[in-house]
Amino acid sequence: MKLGQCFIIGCFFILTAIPCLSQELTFYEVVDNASVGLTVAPFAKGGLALSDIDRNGYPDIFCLRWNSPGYSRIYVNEGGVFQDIADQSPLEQIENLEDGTRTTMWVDYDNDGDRDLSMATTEGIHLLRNDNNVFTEVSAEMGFVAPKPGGFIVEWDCNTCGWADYDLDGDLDFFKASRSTEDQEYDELWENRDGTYFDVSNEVGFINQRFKHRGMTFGDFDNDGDQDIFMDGGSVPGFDNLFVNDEVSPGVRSFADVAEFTGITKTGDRKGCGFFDYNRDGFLDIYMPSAEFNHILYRNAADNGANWVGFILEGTVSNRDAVNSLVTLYTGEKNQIRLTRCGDNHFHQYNPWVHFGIGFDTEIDSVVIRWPLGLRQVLKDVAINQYHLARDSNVSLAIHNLRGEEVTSLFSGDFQSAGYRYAKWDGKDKNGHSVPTGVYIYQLRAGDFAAMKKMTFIK
Ligand SMILES: [Ca+2]
Ligand SMILES: [Ca+2]
Ligand SMILES: [Ca+2]
Ligand SMILES: [Ca+2]
Repeated sequence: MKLGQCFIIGCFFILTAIPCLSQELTFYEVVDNASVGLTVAPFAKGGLALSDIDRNGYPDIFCLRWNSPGYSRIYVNEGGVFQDIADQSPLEQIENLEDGTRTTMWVDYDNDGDRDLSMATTEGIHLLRNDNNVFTEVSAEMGFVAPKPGGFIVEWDCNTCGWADYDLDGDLDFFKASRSTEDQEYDELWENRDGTYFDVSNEVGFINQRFKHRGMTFGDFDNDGDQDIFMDGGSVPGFDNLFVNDEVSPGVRSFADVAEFTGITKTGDRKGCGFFDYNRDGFLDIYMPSAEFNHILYRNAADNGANWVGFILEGTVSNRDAVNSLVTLYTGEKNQIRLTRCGDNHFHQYNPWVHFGIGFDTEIDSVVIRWPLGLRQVLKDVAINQYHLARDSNVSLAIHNLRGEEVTSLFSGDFQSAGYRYAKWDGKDKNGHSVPTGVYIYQLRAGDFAAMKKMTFIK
């Protein structure tokens, strides 16, 4: 390869078929709490939520208090050593006034890249905005009623809730499932309208739902391009609900319970539910552990011709499971978002794979992945009706002489999004000295990909 002072390197995004992996058995040892900064949290611990809340590459811990004095803790992970930053939040004020915290989720409700804190307690819903690991309660200004209001207003005692963009306007909306058949509780959908949340439950069809739910989840079970809601029946007789989300007129959405119609008829007491695609046909199935039936696995037997696409995100720079990635899919005038999570709801694990229904669209304009550390990647020419493995990757490009010595480095561990990139070499080594005419070797690395080629440098 002969060049002057500029050459082009090729595409180094990795989008491949899913490989089979095997791993050797490993071992665990108990870590001394104090040695890693996990200070004593003197309360009954009722759960946890893990996330890299500050995008430093290390996952942090929320340790949940349940029905005992004290307050939950946030341990930020500073390279393997934790620091309790609960005093940088109003957790003490909130939880010392309230009986118990049932569910905590890390969610980027304001789409600025860091993880905010969503809490459902026995007394209220709380939303805490994260600004550089300092948390401020914004529930009231965002429209949520907190703490528990008096009078006839519904209570907020809540087992399970979730965040998703139900109306496809690019922001996350909030859903709370009722947890009692006795109290004045309802399923509630709160819509994000330009940064303020409004209770639209009645408008969209959640009327007089007073079931006890222990689990709920969002997912596009009919692959028509919007997210539907499944809720388990949390007590006998335990009716499960599958609410299909449809746009009944432009800009107007409505939910209807189609559980019985679609064959979801088993009743009983369960604790938790999840959408996932166990047979990888692109249609979301439902799994529930069950006391009466041992397991309940509902296979989605849809045959509606709707198209879909899925992504399995694998962090190599970010955390391995790429938890808290924001994936946006663009088709025509529409876009859909998915925020990847792990087990951060009540008795619930999110589908670890990113799944989009796209209805009868046959092409995708682009998919944009914002990886957990904030890196942005754009995918084009994405084939539909299949899962893709997507990785983030560091890129390095170094130039060596024929003795194998590194002359200089043009990229060094940088993240680059998909596409063609140009690298210009000024003919100088890393000390700024001009190199002589001759044959050199450049080496390109991107994740698992590596390539090495000769080139002739002529002054
Ligand atoms: Ca945020
Ligand atoms: Ca929305
Ligand atoms: Ca749907
Ligand atoms: Ca399936």
